[in-house]
Amino acid sequence: MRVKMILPALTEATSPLFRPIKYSLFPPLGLATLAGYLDPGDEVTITDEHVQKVDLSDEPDLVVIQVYITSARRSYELADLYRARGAHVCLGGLHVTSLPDEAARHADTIFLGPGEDTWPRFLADLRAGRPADRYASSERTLAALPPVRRDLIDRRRYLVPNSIVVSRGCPHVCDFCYKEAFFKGGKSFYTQTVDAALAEIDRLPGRHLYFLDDHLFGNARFAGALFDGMRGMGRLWQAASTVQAVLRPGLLEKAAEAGLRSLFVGFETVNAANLAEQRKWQNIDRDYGEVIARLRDHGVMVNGSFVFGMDQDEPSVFDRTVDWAVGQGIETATFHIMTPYPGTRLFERMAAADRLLHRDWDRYDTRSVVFRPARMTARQLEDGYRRAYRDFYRWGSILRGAATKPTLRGRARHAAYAGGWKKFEPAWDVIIRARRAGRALPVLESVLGGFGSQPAERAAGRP
Ligand code: B12
Ligand code: SF4
Repeated sequence: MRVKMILPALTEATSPLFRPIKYSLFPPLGLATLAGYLDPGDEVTITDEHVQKVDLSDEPDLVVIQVYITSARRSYELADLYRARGAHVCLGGLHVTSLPDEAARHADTIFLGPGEDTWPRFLADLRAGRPADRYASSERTLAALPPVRRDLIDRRRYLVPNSIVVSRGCPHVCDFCYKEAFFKGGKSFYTQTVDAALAEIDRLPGRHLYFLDDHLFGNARFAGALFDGMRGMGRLWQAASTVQAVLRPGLLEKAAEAGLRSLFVGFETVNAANLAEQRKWQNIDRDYGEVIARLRDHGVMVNGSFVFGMDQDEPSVFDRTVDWAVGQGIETATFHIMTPYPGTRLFERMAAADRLLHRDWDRYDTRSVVFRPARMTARQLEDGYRRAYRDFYRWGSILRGAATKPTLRGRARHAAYAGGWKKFEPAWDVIIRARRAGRALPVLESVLGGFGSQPAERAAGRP
C-alpha cells in the first residue's frame, strides 16, 4: 500500500512573513508515531509542509493528514484533492476532534482523540475491506507503542530534530487548554513505562533532547524514575512543566542532575484574579519569584509562557508582565493572545456571551484577537502583545535580565541564549533555508551545556 502522510502548513507558511525559525523547530512526531503501525511492506512518506513542498503529482492509496486549527483550511484543500483522485483520505488530530462534522465533509475516515488505539484498528479494517467513516479513541495506553519511525524524517531540516514525547496529556484542567476536548472519553493523562521512555531516548543520536510533553513532571513517580534512569546518560534537555511541580521538593533536583537545562513554565498571567477565572488552580497562591529562584539555583533556564487578554487584564498588563519577566531574569518568554479553541470551556463561554469576532480558523493562531476583550479594545490587545515581544527582546532588556545573574559567566550565557534566538533570526533563516538546520545543534548544545548546575554559581546566587 502506498501511504502518504502530510502535516499541512498553516496558511502563513506561504507568506513572506513566514518565520522559518519557529516552524522548522520540531519534526512531525505525531505522524511518525502513526507510521510505526504500518506494515513493513507499505511504502510510506511523511511530508511536513512547513519545511518542504507537497508533491501533488503522486497517486497514493491512503492519505493521512494531521489537522491543527490554523492548518484546517489547507488540510481540507489537500484532502479534497486526493479524494478526487481516488485515495482513501484520513483526517485526525486536535481540530478534527474538536469539530468532527466540519472535518468529516472532507474525509473518508475521521479520527477523534489520540490515535494509538483507533489507528491500528482502522488499518485492520481497511485491509479487510471495511473501513468505518469515524473512529473515536477510548482506550488510553502507550503500552504497545511501536518505535517512532524517525527514519522517515529528514533531520537536516529541523533545528531540534530530537524532540520526544513520553506521555500524553496533563493532570490539570485549565479552561483555555486544548486537552480536555481532545482527551474526552478516556484518560487525559498517561505515560509510557520508564523503560520504554529510556529506550526511546537511547535511540536518539547526539546529546540534546526536547521533551514536548505537556507536563513532563505531571506524574511525580514516573518523572522521578525517568530522571534517575537518565542520570549519567550525558544528555542536555529541555521540557515543559508547571509552577506547582517546580516548587515540589526533590523532582527538580533530579531533573537538573539528569541534564535539564531549560524549562518552559506556564506562568500565564501576573494577574492573580485571572487564574481563578481560567481554573488554573495549580498556579494560585504560588510564589512565582521562588519558582524562578529555584530554577536558577539548579542551573535551569526559564522559558516563561504568558497569555494576554484574560478578562481581568487591562492595558497596563503588557508593561507589567514584561517588567516582571525581565526583572526576574527569565531568559526567554513566549507571549500569546488568549485564543478560545473550539471544544474548550473558554470557547463555550465566549460563544454564549456572543464575544467571538469570527470563526476564521486561520486566524486562531494566538497572535490575532478573535474575541471581544473585557477591559481593553481588540486593537489594544494586539498592539500590546506585539509591544511585549519587542520590549522583552530589546538588547536593553536582555542585558537587564542578564544582570540578575550572579556571575559573569551566567550573564554571558543569558545574553547568548536570549539574544541567539531573537536577534540572529535572519541568520537562522538563511541556515534553515539552506537545509543546514541540523548544523545549528552543536551551538545550542554548547550554550545549554554551559548552563549546568554549578555549585559555585549556586552559592553566589543565593543569599
Ligand atoms: C510541537 C508543537 C508545535 C511545533 C511543531 C508541530 C508539529 N511538528 O507537529 C510548532 C512549533 C511548529 C507548532 C506551531 C504551532 N502550534 Co503547536 N504544538 C506543538 C506541541 C507542543 C506538541 C505536538 C506533538 O508533537 N505532540 C505529540 C504527538 C505524539 O501527538 P500529536 O501530534 O497530537 O499526534 C497524535 C494525535 O493527535 C493523533 N493524530 C494526529 N493526527 C492524526 C491523524 C490521523 C489520521 C490519526 C489516526 C491520528 C492523528 O495521533 C497522534 C498519536 O497519538 C502541541 C501540544 C501537544 N501536546 O500536542 C502544540 C499545539 C498542537 N500547538 C498549538 C498551536 C496553537 C500552534 C500554533 C498556531 C501556535 C502559533 N502561535 O504559532 C502553531 C501553528 C501550527 C500549525 N501548523 O498550524 C495548539 C493547537 C491548538 C489546536 N486546537 O489546534 C497546541 C495543542 C498547543 C496548545 N496547548 O494550545 N506547534
Ligand atoms: S497545565 Fe498546561 S497543559 Fe495542563 S491543562 Fe493547563 S494549560 Fe493545559
